[in-house]
Amino acid sequence: MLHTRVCDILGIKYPIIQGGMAWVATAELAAAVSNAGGLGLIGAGNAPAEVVEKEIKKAKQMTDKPFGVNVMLLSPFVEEVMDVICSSRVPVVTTGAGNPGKYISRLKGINSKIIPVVPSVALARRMETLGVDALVVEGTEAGGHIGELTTMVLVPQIADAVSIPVIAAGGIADARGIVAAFALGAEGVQLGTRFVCTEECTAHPEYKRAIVEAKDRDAVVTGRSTGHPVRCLKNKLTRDFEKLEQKGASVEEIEKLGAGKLREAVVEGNTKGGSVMAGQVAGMIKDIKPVKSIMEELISETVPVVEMMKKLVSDRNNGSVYANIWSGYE
Ligand code: TUI
Repeated sequence: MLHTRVCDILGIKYPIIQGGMAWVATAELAAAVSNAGGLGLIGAGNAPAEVVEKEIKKAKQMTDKPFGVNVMLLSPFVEEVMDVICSSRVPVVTTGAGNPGKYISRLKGINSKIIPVVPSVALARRMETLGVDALVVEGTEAGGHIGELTTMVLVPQIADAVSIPVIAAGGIADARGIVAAFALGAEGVQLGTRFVCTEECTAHPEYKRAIVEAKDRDAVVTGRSTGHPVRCLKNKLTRDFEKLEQKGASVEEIEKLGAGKLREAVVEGNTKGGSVMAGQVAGMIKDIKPVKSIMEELISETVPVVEMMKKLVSDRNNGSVYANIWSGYE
């Protein structure tokens, strides 16, 4: 089976988490992933607290399994969103785009599991010291707001630096990616872009179509000069960003161009002028399927390979770099 500490901590069957994508990760998607044995997340993004509260209520009606909320720490509503999470007793909270340090003791007080997304070894260590339950280690292959390092180099370095479980994210869309993440020392994975292209995802059909049609080099990064780099599919908007950045526009001017553009793409289906956030795996995704069939395929194609790797290591490689990795799998 594919049972790791992540399953025990979160109370889920498979250590597969759905990324908490702003506008895209609604209650419908989160509940479908949780019902299929993974952990679904509602993406709070920049939404006001009332909107997040409504999604939490909806998710509770759609699943009796654990689910979570991803809090985007750059949101102007972050304080109110944390209040709603606490009053609704959300079982799992992941955070992105910043350091969640000041919220940790409060979340622990309501018994929520807290899992920050970290882009570096230093932040991973600091978070472990503050008592978080696990880490999402996200490489630059991911969509949306990204760090600098790849999943391939970040996961093993953080897995070596901390004792809490590591959940790999960025660049994973199928069982090959899951197997690779586990070989690097992860005990769970988070997939975002793959779950956008599902029947249950409420994103506009044109958004899903843009991902299905994307080729290997289409997921590009804009906004590096602002300190908030964002990966999305190449279109008129990314070209306009490029022009602004090249002529040395101010951070304010560049960020103004991005305002409201994610909603335009996800809700209205404007894939030319909107921000079609997606990871580098966009080029690997060829279809739109039900969440359950994706989960079943991921599990059935991962388990035999993981079983083989576990056995190989316990038989012959006990003193090797893999020894610690496979001791945690049941
Ligand atoms: O947060 C994400 N991905 C996102 S958030 C988002 S909404 C947005 N839109 C426009 C601009 C900015 C955000 C779309 N996609 N992923 C998790 C993630 N967290 N990636 C990188 C980080 C991160 C970066 C710095 C986490 C912590 C951090 O800490 C810096 C510090 O304060 O120490």
